[in-house]
Amino acid sequence: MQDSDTDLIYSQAHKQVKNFTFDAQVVEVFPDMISRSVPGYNTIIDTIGRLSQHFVQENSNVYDLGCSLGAATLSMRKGITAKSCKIIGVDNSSDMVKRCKMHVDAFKGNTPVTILEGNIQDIKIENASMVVLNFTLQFIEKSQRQALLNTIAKGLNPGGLLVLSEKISSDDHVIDDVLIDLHHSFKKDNGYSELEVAQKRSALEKVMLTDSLELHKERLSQAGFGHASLWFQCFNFTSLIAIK
Ligand code: GEK
Repeated sequence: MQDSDTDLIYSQAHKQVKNFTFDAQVVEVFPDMISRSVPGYNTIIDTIGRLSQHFVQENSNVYDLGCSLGAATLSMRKGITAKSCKIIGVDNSSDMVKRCKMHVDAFKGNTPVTILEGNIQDIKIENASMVVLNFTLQFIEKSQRQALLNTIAKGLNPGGLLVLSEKISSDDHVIDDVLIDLHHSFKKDNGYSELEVAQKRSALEKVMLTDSLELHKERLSQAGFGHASLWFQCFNFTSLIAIK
């Protein structure tokens, strides 16, 4: 069954596939799009909430960078037990921010949430006990990724946590091809056609650039995270935790 919340953006042949943007059309179908495209998305969102219960410290700030419609923010607001904390969600898509504010306001919670429209590279990170980059770093210029991680590490308090979820690529091309095939068959099982998978892939080609797991770990270590580990992987979708 299909309704207005179903992602049909690439279901018809586009004369020319434009670069993907997080515009009003995407916002409309985003929850359907992300849950049918990202294996393990709900597990990752739930786990972010669980982690917030352990890591968020009293009187500290929590950041959800590239918050989209606020799924990770809401999961943390449910999970946080520490007192006098603040969650700050940031996204540079005005359409996302508008809808995110509505989502956040629709639920009650003890921890106050502020949703800001802006570039996560310009945001001041301070007195943080937890920062989430849930499938956002992959949209930042590769040359600027280390600087962003350095800023996050600097703004985290000792013992603070970064959750970094990313689609990855493997330097081993045989493995890379297998993981890509598995992901495409996951999307087909979730109702996307060959045409949809192919057009979406080409729309993302220039705007979402993936790195290897090794490079992500190297950057985290260089940023000053003393501990980092993969905690989730399904095909080429991963999530890491890094502790300062
Ligand atoms: C979730 N974390 O549901 N500054 C701010 N926002 C940005 C920037 C930037 N420079 N670049 C991209 N974005 C979410 C899912 S989606 C991932 C994250 C995906 C924003 C962009 O507008 C979009 O909302 C989000 O990052 C990436 O847990 O759709 O694959």
